[in-house]
Amino acid sequence: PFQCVLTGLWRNDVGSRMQIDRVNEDGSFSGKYHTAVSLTENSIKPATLIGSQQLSEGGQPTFGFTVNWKSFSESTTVFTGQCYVGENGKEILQTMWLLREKVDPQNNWGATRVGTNIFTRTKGQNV
Ligand code: B9F
Repeated sequence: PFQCVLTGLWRNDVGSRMQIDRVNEDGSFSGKYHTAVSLTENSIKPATLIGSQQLSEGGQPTFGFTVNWKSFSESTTVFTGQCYVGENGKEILQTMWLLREKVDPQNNWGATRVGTNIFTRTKGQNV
């Protein structure tokens, strides 16, 4: 019944974990994101995420969220995606992300990375 309401714990294909605390009536949510990967020596710390999801009867909702990495860097990632339920009844989040690195204006051309991530639900420890 609550399939594809994003509340809960998720893990993606590179091993990052996210915890979505609760989804409000308007679809807004917040949580924590613990990335498993980083391109600096700065020690990774959990980051805050803020997002919004569709809550329609039809299922397979789209969503988006922003991760502010201020706990260890000045960059920002936005994710957008859609939740599907597979044959086995398992929820899958198909997402794409854009990661903006803080750069000086002359480096603007190369400041945004793009990629995809697939998330599945996980049990166990909070982020
Ligand atoms: O690696 C990023 C970072 C920002 C400034 C120095 C290092 C922060 C972590 C981003 C994590 C991304 C991946 N994790 C995940 O689960 S978000 C999208 C991917 N999915 C080096 C300089 C600027 C950016 C990278 Fe940096």
